[in-house]
Amino acid sequence: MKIGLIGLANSGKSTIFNALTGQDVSVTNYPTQEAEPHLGVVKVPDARLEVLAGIYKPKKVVHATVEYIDYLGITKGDVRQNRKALEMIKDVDAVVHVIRAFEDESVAHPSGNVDPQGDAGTVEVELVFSDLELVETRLQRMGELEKKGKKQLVNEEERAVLLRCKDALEQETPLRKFDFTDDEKVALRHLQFISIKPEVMLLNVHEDFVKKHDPAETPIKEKFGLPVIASAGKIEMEIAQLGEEEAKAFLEDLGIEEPTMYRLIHLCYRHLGLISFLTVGKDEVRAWTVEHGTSAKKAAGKIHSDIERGFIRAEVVSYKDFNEYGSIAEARKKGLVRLEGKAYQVQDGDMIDFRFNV
Ligand SMILES: Nc1nc2c(ncn2[C@@H]2O[C@H](COP(=O)(O)OP(=O)(O)O)[C@@H](O)[C@H]2O)c(=O)[nH]1
Ligand SMILES: [Mg+2]
Repeated sequence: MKIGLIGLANSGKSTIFNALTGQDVSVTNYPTQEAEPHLGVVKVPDARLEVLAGIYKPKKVVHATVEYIDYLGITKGDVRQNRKALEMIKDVDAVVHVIRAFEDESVAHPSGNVDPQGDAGTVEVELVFSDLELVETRLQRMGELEKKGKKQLVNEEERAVLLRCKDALEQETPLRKFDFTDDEKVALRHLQFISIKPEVMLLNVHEDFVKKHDPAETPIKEKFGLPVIASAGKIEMEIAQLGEEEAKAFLEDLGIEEPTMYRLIHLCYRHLGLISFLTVGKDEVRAWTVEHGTSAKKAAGKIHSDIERGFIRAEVVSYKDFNEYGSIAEARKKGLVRLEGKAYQVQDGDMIDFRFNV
């Protein structure tokens, strides 16, 4: 999964990036014009893999991964600059919108005062404007083709859906609120809109606040209808630099149950409807991410297109059943290893052995 961080300058994007990745990219209390985006890949935590690794002792253990991208901030009213920032994250699966909710006199705020709800609205509107510009440019191009007598090059279905998008965007409605048909989604894919992406809001709060703060109750959640997570960015960035034991002790002291590094991934999995299935063997114990509702045949394709093409059946045991009996052989004796066909919907924690023929 690929996640792009967005937010105003000085909202703490790079701080959060460090908290999420354990990296140490520079954070500054003045806006910067980074030439290069920060990229970081982290493992999706999965305790089941550790248990399975202990049993199978494979040559390698492969976690699912999340890739984060942190680049330029969003600037109010600067469509060109914003396009540059958003261009960099156009292929992400989800957007994490960092919102400043911490007070700190030494950190300048682009508009002068800390206003989480106002800032969130500012950024959301810029996303919409950026998409509106894409739509308008595209419609204009279609008009030009028509004028040049190349009407056959204009896809009328695409134009119809673009006009609907234009209407919505002009009303400041993000495209994710739209119910596009599958055909429409295909027609739009090449434009790589940003306001169509799943989004999570991250309130960057002071550490004293995080204990008391229930993000479920923030008015921001209601106003934007998006999941919200609160994180003490600055302190979590420092904790992300520590070893596991030390970090644990620190978090306990602060009354933080789970670091943002993990909480955010769990939230994104839930919000995007993602699950993991597992494969085991002497060579490799591995987690694979698929959307909830994915068929066994499609899931096989995640591993290799040959396995999807030559799919015969899937031998499935849930991790829970496996763990209860300690081995596949025992689970089999209890009748808990199932043979499933290509249409079977893969469940979170399914341990799958694909049978195929190529
Ligand atoms: N007090 C406080 N300062 C923070 C927090 N998060 C970020 N900062 C500071 O805010 C400034 C901007 O942070 P940075 O991550 O570079 O913001 P970016 O421009 O969005 O990437 C830096 O001086 C950070 O140390 C926080 O949670 N609390
Ligand atoms: Mg930054």
